Amino acid sequence: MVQIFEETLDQGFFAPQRFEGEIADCEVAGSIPSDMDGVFIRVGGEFYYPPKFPNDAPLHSDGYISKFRFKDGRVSYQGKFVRTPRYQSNLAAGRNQFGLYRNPFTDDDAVKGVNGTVSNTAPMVHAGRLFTLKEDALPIEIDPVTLDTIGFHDFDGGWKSETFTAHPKWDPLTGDMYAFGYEATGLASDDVFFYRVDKHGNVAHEIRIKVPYVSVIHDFALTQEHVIIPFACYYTDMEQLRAGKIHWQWDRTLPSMIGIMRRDGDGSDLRWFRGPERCFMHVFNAQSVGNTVTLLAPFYNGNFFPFFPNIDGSPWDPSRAQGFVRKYTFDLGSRDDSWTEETLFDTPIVDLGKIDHRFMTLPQRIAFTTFADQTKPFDRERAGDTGRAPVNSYARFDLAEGKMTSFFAGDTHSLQEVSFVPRRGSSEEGDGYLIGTASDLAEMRTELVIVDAQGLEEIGRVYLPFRSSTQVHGYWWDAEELGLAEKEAQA
Ligand code: V55
Ligand code: FE
Repeated sequence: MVQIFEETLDQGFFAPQRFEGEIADCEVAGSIPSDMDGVFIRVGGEFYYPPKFPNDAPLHSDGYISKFRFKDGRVSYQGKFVRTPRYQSNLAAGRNQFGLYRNPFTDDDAVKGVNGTVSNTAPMVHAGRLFTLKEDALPIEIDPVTLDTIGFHDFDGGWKSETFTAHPKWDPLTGDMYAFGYEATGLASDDVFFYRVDKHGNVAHEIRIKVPYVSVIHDFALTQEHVIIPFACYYTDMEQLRAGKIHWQWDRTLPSMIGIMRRDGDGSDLRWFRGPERCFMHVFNAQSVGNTVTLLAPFYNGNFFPFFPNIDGSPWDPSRAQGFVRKYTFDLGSRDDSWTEETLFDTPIVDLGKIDHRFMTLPQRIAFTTFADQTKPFDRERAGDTGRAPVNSYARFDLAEGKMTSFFAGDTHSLQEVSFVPRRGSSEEGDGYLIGTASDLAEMRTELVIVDAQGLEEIGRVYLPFRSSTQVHGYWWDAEELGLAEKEAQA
């Protein structure tokens, strides 16, 4: 995830533009597969007005949603800011009135009580509706045709947590969504509420648990039987927030925690496993087989985010901010509260990645992510010196064969998160396309690359005539999942 802070700098390629745009038919090189009928939707952001404090987190940028619509071998583009309460009240004031990342005590008095979420982390489609997500607030519903903001969504009152994760999961066998909110009953609260939401969008099951300490639970994993809840070392409490600090401090003396409980239970079976310092952000997938639970995840060695300070005052250590493809194994039959960790590939990777989502919770062998391939050229003269190795390649990891293959995007390019698009009519794992945006740092414009997900050869490229704001997460949805044909015809 080198890319999250690389690409939210306030200068150069990601300098704020306050720009919203639309292109009816984008410039294309190569070809656009005609079976791609759907949308690639991305969420990220930029600071519309500069941060109030220079040490604010790039994760606090104003949410922006953009959409590449694929149909009949052509691609259109649209991008808009999410009209959060923060965006609206800042625009009225003409400046940023909100303080540090998730610390309302540092906001201006004028916006006391205003929800400060930036909704800048991920898009979600469920029950035919589109949302933007940030883990400190409820989902915000977005019109999938216009990208206009509709408003906060609490599932007709069924969702009782004040917050909603940016990483919901789906059981591909039922279409049910599993999701949670942490700090569920207010700032720095130790409540986590888990929900199953059925495929019609109704809350069907709730589990309330407490965490041993309040930490970022950015993602979780789902199996056919269990939910897996990883968090580590990031810490907050009201005292720290009242003292005007940024929401998270890194305390390496705290144990890394992974909780496991039945997904259909009442939380009383929740077990906490403990381990050494790691930074848990995203997961790939997980499975339960008998008493054995396995988790595949690109976890880091230590504090990944330089803007969340080490509580012991030590400087941020980039050598620990390395992610790898890792496998974690838990034995629910044993009383032992530890896990085993295997690092499956020694290539350092960016922890934003994807699996073929049709295999979520199921046995699965392919994982996709981005990485910095240092054997490939970088044209510093044209692209400028970024100060670190550019994230220039996609990786495809075949876990069964222990094999990694890659795709190189170009010698002036930096890639954002990769997304997987299944090939229509094929149910084979990993058969489809990889898509994602690339920043051409020399031409100062954004491209969308389309790559064969098996051979990793380029198929086509879409050129935007401008640099788009940074992306955190992006996903593909087929047109039917959003009822797009009908909604576009009505608009
Ligand atoms: C992450 C991202 C966030 C956030 C907390 O990637 C954690 C991890 C983009 O916002 O608020
Ligand atoms: Fe994320």
